[in-house]
Amino acid sequence: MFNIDNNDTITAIATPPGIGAIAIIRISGKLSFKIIDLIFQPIDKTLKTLKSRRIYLGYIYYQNTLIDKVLINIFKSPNSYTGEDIIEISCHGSIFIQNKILELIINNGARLATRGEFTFRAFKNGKLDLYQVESLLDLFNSENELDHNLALNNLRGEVSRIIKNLRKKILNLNTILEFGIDFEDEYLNKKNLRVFNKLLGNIINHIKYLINSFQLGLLFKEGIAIAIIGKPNVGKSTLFNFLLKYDRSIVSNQSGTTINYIEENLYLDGIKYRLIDNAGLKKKTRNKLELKGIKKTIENIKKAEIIMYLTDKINTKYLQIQRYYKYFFKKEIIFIINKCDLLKNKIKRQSSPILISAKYGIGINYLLDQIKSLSERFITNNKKTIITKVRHYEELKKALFQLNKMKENIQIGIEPDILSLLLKEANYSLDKIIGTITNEEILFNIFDSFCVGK
Ligand SMILES: Nc1nc2c(ncn2[C@@H]2O[C@H](COP(=O)(O)OP(=O)(O)OP(=O)(O)O)[C@@H](O)[C@H]2O)c(=O)[nH]1
Ligand SMILES: [Mg+2]
Repeated sequence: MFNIDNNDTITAIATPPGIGAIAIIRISGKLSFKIIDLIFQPIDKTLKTLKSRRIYLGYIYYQNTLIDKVLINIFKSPNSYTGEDIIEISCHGSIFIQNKILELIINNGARLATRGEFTFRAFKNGKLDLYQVESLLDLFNSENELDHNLALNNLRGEVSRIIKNLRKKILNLNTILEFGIDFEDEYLNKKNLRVFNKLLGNIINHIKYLINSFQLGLLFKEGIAIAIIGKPNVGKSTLFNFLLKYDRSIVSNQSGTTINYIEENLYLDGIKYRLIDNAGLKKKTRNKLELKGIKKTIENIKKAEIIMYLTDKINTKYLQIQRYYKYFFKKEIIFIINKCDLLKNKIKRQSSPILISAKYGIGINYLLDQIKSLSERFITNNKKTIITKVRHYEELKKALFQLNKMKENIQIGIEPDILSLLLKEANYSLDKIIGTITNEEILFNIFDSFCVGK
């Protein structure tokens, strides 16, 4: 880990290691311009000074030997990613060229940056708060469109703004209390108390909302679970394989082929799902293996957000079955009649129950539409404020705890200076989320997850 107080000039290769068409080498710090003057010769020999936010073409020389023809990007402090003077050199992507230029920069006074050090400087210089830094990591790691959108919103500072706003509101409450400490008698008369409680309630509700959004965030990260269930041999594994587009689960005409469940990720329109193929459900069995399989199926039903109930016959009881899962398990259910290719009387296709043939891929689009429309219920309109990190969730819970304690203490007339302490504790937790207050261990953990050059 780098020293927090360092402000020397740092450099690193910002593109992935190895050979590429081009590579980018970054320099950030006070010596950036001095170093580039020493190693770079612009094609335009009349050029006197390098201007910010401009690109220049030229040559890099190493002891009078030409190394490469490069482009350099100039960003003058404070208008740069780190807030310092930054120069980015785009060179050809050979490992020899990259290392030679890096060596040259280091020989002229820069130091090799450690993991995340450029971003740390952006944090230190107030370009990003800690919440945004963590969102940047999420952006790098995002696997699907929804993850990407969430991370981008957070990087833009949506949640940070809300947290800062809450902090301000808590500080306002504290001002009222401190006013009370100075004028001890009747510091919270009836009218003041009503206003005070209203403000406090408003803050508590907002924090609760953020805490609840964590579950939703987890759901997006882990994927919406869909359990495929039904009696044995109805084609559950065939449907599972068809949706995954490869033969993951064993299919056979023998009843009881799937003994234990199988789970795989599925992406639809940028949303992550966890598709679970289960052992068939039977009303009566004494077979120990089958009983175990059924037990697991029931566990999966409880875990899943959406149930796909499959049958291979026209089932007149489908409304009852649908109600059963909806009310007993509190799940969204899609009722599907499979093997429609075998139906003698062709029934007009209807949306519920959905008629499909998992073997021949008939009616699958209807099924996918239904999955997407059910998923929309999980995706609230307020996608922008979703908490996705355990660290933030824990701090918000701590803040909520202090504020709830405060609410109880007001009612029993506790002294304002004690109440004020609770408010300070709550704000301390919020500060830790955005990094106004932090400790080296948290910083180390966060910045160590970055790569060198970021
Ligand atoms: N004609 C027809 N046959 C199908 C269709 N879907 C599945 N089958 C056949 O039905 C049989 C059972 O399919 P599976 O996918 O193994 O059924 P399952 O529900 O997973 O069965 P268990 O794992 O035993 O509970 C296989 O012979 C499949 O080829 C379909 O749409 N049409
Ligand atoms: Mg099966």
